[in-house]
Amino acid sequence: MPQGRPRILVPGKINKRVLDRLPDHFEPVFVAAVDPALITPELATGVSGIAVQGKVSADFMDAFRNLEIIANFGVGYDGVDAAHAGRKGITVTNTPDVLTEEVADTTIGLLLNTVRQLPQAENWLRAGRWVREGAFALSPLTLRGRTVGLYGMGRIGLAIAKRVESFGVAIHYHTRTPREGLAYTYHPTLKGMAEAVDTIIVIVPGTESTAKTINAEILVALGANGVLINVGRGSTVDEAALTDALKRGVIAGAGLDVFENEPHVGEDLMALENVSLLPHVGSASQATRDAMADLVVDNLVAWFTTGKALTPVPETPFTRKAG
Ligand code: NAP
Ligand code: 8YV
Repeated sequence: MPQGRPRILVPGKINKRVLDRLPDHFEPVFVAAVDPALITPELATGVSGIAVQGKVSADFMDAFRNLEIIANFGVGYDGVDAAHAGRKGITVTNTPDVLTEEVADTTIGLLLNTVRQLPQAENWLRAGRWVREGAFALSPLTLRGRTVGLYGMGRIGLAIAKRVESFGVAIHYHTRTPREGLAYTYHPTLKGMAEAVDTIIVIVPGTESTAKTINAEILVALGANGVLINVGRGSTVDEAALTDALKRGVIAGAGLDVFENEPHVGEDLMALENVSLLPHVGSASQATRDAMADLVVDNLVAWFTTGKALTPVPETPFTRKAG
């Protein structure tokens, strides 16, 4: 590794607290985007870490000769080619746990907004329509009597399930491997779960194995009273199939915090009244984003001082080589 304080590259934008804290320990350097063409020969040899809130492609990693670690802002690291990093011996870290409860809280808000149309009701009041036209229309949907299926029962899935339990509704889940010690009804297939429930909450990572798994067939299985909530990744849902299903009443409603092509949301989807849409705010409180920023920097500090990252992803279980 080059001499002196480790150089940490920040490609593009990142949370401000990361930028504030990096100079306490490192020499931060910046490029405008994740683009190998922007990497000068000096950066190619001088950079030993990357802090990122976004994507890191394989060809971007390949632009560096001494890159040891990529610290990702977010628990989901679908933007970072971790398999490629693993093959190259580069450690990737993410930000688990510190956002779990916040994202679970947001999910409950989105679920209630979707089923009870609370944002639309507030808009009605703010627009003066309560005074002019009277009471807001009764919500066609209710949470009462629903059966909720969690697609994903990891850290955040479990935190959501615990909250949903308190609503007194039945809980089912689908994962590849059943989670030990849970009283919820397990389904080995997503289709089996979709047939058994009327509400699906998606909280799986955005991977090849989850890509577009919420498709037309699953939406038909969910049924006409069905509600889909997605707080995982947009890539998990076939957005065209979902839009079509919402238009034709194949399912009753959807609440989405994540989208296929963020920050762009399809006009067709936006035009629908039976959807509740949030701009990817699952973890977006000041306190939680601060905790995520700290974990990004603390991972880098731990790597360069102790040789072990705090929260490496499973694809890169490395310790630092001395030198
Ligand atoms: P986690 O603890 O790793 O849990 C992931 C869960 O997904 C596990 O239960 C896993 O079970 C399941 N899973 C993975 N692949 C699957 C597949 N192909 N089929 C069925 N189940 C599958 O992750 P987490 O901390 O709960 O976070 C989950 C995801 O939430 C993140 O990766 C991120 O994309 C998203 N997220 C979104 C926001 C937001 O702002 N909207 C915020 C934070 C996180 P098995 O391995 O047994 O299948
Ligand atoms: C962040 C998230 O908003 O942690 C995740 O996986 O989706 C969110 O908490 C995002 O990663 C920051 O860009």
